[in-house]
Amino acid sequence: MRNLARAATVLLGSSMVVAVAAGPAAAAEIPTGARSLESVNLTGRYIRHSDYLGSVAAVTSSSTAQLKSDATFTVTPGLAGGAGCVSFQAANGMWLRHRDFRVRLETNAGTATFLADATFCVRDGSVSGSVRLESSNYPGRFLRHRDNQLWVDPSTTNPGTFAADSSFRVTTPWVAGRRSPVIKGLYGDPNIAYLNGRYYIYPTTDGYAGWSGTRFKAFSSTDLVNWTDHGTVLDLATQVDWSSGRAWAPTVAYRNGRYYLYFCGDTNIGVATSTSPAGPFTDALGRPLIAAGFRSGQMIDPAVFTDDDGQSYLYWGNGYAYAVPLNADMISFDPARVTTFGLPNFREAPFVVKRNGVYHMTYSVDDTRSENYHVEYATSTSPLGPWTHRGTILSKNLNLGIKGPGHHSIVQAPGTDTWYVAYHRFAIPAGDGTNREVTIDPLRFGADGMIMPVVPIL
Ligand code: FUB
Repeated sequence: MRNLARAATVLLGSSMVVAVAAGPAAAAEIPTGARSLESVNLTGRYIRHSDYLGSVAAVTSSSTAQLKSDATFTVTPGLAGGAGCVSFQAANGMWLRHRDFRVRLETNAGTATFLADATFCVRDGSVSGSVRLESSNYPGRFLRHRDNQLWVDPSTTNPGTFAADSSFRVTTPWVAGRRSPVIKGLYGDPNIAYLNGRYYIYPTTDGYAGWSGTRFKAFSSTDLVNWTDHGTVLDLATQVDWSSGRAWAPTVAYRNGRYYLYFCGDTNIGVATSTSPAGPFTDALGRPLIAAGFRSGQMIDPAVFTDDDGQSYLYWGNGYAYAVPLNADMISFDPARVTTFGLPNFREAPFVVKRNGVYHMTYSVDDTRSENYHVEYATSTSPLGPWTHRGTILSKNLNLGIKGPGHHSIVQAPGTDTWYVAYHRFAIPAGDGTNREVTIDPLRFGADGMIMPVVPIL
């Protein structure tokens, strides 16, 4: 946990405004996290929102806290995807988007149009170290200032000044960001694992009405603080014949040089493989591993636990919790060996870890759209139960603005007895059950070997 605390100190301690972007040889990019953007030709003027419209305004160290906040955005991977594309979230949770080519601040509607309107692809700016932001759905139109207001205009507009009007220096933020979410942007159902010397997180890509996204992404880190975005590792829309959407809740496993990504597609569970944890993954079967209707409840939320003897078990379920030993090929099982458990209050997202010979079955309760969504757990001396209910380990904390924490996963730092839990919550401050964000906290065990309630660190 020391690393998490140290990084938070560094982030919170930065207030001086300096250029972040590198020299001219580097590909244009904007690091995720809290940033401000200064016009290159109106020095001292920064992109800000005012009355829900984008503009540029002078900001100085003596500006009001409100103005500094309005001129600070959390840069996230682009809501509509795309390599090198980003989105900008304001402190109130709303996003910069264009509508009628005017740049505005609005709440994510979760529609394809909104997500594309709120996604900008980063290009080189007119001067070294600056960037331009090209509309992802209107290529050739760039975010630029005109009479101090922000528009997305074609580059033929005011050709004499357009290049400079559309170029911005990325600076450290006027207002420091929070430590969390650890992955900037909207994601749910994080599956965390330690693979090949790095931590990986495989989440649901969130922000879509009805959880209708199609893309699975991967992120990796050595310190649980700084995360590399590996982009889309599997896209149901283009790579999986039997499903085109509702890409939910992936989980990863490793065996004999291959990585296995179990994933939900239209409430079936599939499995894809790769030789790298960073993907790309390829559908292994050309059909679901577990088809919708195979058993009662939704066939979603897979998780794999591999015991000390090398036997892997697949857990899944919504409304009913299931498990089955996986065959050695990791892509098949004996349906006759599927078992179901009676877990008090179980809704979904079963996840098992083993510590000191005790199997800990953790799972989510209530509805992910409810602020009361939470995590309970049970223990056993066998990976397949029977289970003894042990209570709640993670729940809302309204004093901290934490609502709906759940659909977690757990990882052990290699060679230690240090454990972490990754989970989602409603994005702070304006999220809901389809606008969720991912965080990580320490997971501690008491002297009795039981999991202690998680203490969230914002
Ligand atoms: O992300 C879509 C669904 O929401 C997951 O499958 C459930 O566990 C819930 O988190």
